[in-house]
Amino acid sequence: MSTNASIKAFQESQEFIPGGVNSPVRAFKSVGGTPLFISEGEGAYLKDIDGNKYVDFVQSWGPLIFGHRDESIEAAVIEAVQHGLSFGAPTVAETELAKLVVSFFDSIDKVRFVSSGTEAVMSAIRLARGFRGRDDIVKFIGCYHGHSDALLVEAGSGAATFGNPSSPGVPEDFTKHTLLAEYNNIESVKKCFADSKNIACVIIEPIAGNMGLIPADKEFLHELRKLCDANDTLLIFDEVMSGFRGSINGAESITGVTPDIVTLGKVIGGGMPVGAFGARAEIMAQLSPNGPVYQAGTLSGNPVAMAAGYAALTKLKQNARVMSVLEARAKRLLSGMQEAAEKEGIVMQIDVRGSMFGFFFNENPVKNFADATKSDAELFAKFHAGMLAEGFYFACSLYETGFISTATTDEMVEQTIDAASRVFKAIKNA
Ligand code: KE4
Repeated sequence: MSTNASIKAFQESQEFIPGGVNSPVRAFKSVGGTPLFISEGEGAYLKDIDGNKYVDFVQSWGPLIFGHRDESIEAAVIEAVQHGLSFGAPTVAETELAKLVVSFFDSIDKVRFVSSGTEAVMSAIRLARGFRGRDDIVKFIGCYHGHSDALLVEAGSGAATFGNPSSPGVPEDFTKHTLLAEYNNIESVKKCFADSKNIACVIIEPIAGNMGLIPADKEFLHELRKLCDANDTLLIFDEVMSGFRGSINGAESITGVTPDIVTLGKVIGGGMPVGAFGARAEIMAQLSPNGPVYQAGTLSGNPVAMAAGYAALTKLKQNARVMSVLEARAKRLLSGMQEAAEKEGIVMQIDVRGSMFGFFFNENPVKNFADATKSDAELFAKFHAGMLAEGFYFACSLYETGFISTATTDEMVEQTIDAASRVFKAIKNA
């Protein structure tokens, strides 16, 4: 399998773009080798500029639940662009997508659209602080909520991948209000509330996907809700990744815990740049132009992106069983890979939530970021490279999550398991 064209393209991109990429995790730094430059996607497949084809388990880090070039999403975008790209004025398309998002979440009465998950979370934090009139926030070590200053503290995803979970360039003054707790550890949250009576919100990925896949224990989330209520603190579920990937109606529907604010992204844009945050009416009433909490964006609610998101969520609405089908497929994939690993004496921790899957090469169950860091990163890199050579494109960091799309067939799942068997055998015999 030649990747000469990608090697050449990467050499050139590094001359003009920092690290040759527009988002660090894409650089393949933690797995080695050259990032593949993609020429096109089709259904479950990616094709690189050398003509190699891969079954895609990254799906643009989550958005493409229907695979690449879904017909209904593509048709909606083509129709929308023929009326103009952007107006900077309200359109009915925004209301239609807002109504659709609200229909999926019991906790959301109103929603504001933005252009990325980072923007959604940054705005939700400001809204929580404005609504409660408090400055402190609590986040969990290993959770990633985008790259806004106050949240780049012990963050996951690319920040963890490169070992700078707390980035330079963020003044101490900007993070002194960010308190840290340990995921799935309610005592660590109680300590935050003992240390500060000024906590506006607690933000959590209810299904963490940025330290690998680590779902929060249901009991822990219930305790967290009680703790927030006892302290008049808002609870934010960051579902930018897990929204419409871990469940159809939000983590609230599978845990029984109702958040005060939900942040969304990825799937709700169908592959186009969309983020969103929503809450009950009394909280959203604080947002400009009705309320004093300012938030804005030139391309927020962009009609082309709205059309893509509307087509994606409409398709989900019409296929209520889709998540259970995808979950069953993901479970088959992960249990098959785990069996293949075990045959070679390799211990693999696995987990699945809806269409999201994760695995760690780790002797023990992984319940938080500290556990995740004890995983075998070298083995992960070998597995990633081996699967790539076999034509299977997995996330290029152990601190990420994999995804199954409706275009990922049962046959592809079996082919992936067979390939994993060959790769594990080769690793063991090396
Ligand atoms: P964006 O600004 O990248 O659209 O969203 C930030 C964000 C917020 N919250 C959660 C839970 C997220 O997972 C993300 C972004 N996810 C990463 C993947 N781990 C994006 C990939 C990248 O950084 O290139």
